[in-house]
Amino acid sequence: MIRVSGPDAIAIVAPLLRSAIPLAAFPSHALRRVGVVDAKSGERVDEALCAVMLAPRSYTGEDVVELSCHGSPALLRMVTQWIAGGGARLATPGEFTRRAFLNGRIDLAQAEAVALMIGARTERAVALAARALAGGLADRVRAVRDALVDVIAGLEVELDFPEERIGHDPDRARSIVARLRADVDRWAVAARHGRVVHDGVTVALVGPPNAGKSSLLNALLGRERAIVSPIPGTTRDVVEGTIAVAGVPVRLLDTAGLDAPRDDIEAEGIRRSRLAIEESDLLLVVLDTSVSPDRRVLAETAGRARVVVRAKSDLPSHPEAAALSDAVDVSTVNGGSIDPLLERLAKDVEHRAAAAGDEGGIVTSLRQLALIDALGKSLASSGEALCDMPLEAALVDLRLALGITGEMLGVDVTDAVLDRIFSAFCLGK
Ligand SMILES: Nc1nc2c(ncn2[C@@H]2O[C@H](COP(=O)(O)OP(=O)(O)O)[C@@H](O)[C@H]2O)c(=O)[nH]1
Ligand SMILES: [Mg+2]
Repeated sequence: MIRVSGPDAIAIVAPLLRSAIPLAAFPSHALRRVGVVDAKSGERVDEALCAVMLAPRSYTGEDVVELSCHGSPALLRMVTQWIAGGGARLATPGEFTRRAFLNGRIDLAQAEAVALMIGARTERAVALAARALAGGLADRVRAVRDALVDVIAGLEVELDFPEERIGHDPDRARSIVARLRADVDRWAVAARHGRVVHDGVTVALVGPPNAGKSSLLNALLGRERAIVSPIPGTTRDVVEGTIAVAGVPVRLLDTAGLDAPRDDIEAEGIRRSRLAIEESDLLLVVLDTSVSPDRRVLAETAGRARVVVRAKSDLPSHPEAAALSDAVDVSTVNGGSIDPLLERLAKDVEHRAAAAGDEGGIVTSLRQLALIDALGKSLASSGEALCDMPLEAALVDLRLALGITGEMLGVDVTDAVLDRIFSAFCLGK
């Protein structure tokens, strides 16, 4: 689909279209069938559907023409070039959404939610992004902002006219600030969980060679992604794949065994394994149940979030392997099952992605998440200042908090901030 936005959109696209009524007379917000022609030769190149959306009731708030051609990249390139030749230019990444924000169609948190929606990889991440798009965060921020304006004004009156008893006394201000802070702290928790749903969790399979790591990766992915063989040292590079667990993307990393390397390639593989282990949120420590468990791997991973997996549970267990506490049994050969591990993974992921009091979960950009934290901090310090400091000190923190809510909503944001936000978008959004 080709989208043209701006005051000249209709005039620029019109010469390329053949239709029963001229483009300028199209009813707004209705699809019409059109012929697309090379404006110079008049040669017809496509049949398309075209919609005009007149300002201000369009995505960008400007006049918008959208043309749905057949999807050939060559055709789309031609038509785009003709439109550009007629006086338009290519949009920069996220520019339509940026215009929507600048024209007041959406707030900044919603604009950022567009990027979250585009990047959502599971149904659950889509649901969270949809809620963010609908403006959930901005409504909450606006409520805090209004309350802050009230408190600041009340304290300022109190400072200027202390005898009149028309301002806020510090006690009342303190209780309001405490309530706001509790709200913001709850968002911080919910938004962190939301980021887990959006970004997913990285899980590395580690363990001695031949333990059954690659077989387990393949079983989890449901396809033969990694090479499996009885020859130790078969997996030399980090092999990865992603599955959805409890609606959260889980990136699985299969690693080379953490064994003494037999050659340079294996040494490099082991180095990469260690990096993968470091960047992972959770480790699956895979041990062959039929042999004595590798104590070194167990000791090396003891401080990490991990699940000990007894692989090859179809084989007789070695007594020491059988004695491992809190281990999960899996088998990837006929009749075997990995269900206990999937259940354990789901529990772990669910724990990271949600918690009681999440208010149904929110997801925000990393920028908004940092601002939520900063807002919580300035509310906390203004609350403390209201206890035992001059009112002026509390007002400094409260004005800081107010400024942060402005940054969250996009009040007085600089071009540099907008550049940073929208550069993360793809073209055409
Ligand atoms: N009996 C049995 N053998 C397995 C199982 N999983 C893997 N193996 C075998 O163990 C050997 C090593 O497997 P692999 O997945 O390559 O282990 P890795 O070196 O840890 O990646 C291969 O011969 C596999 O066929 C299992 O669940 N049961
Ligand atoms: Mg392997």
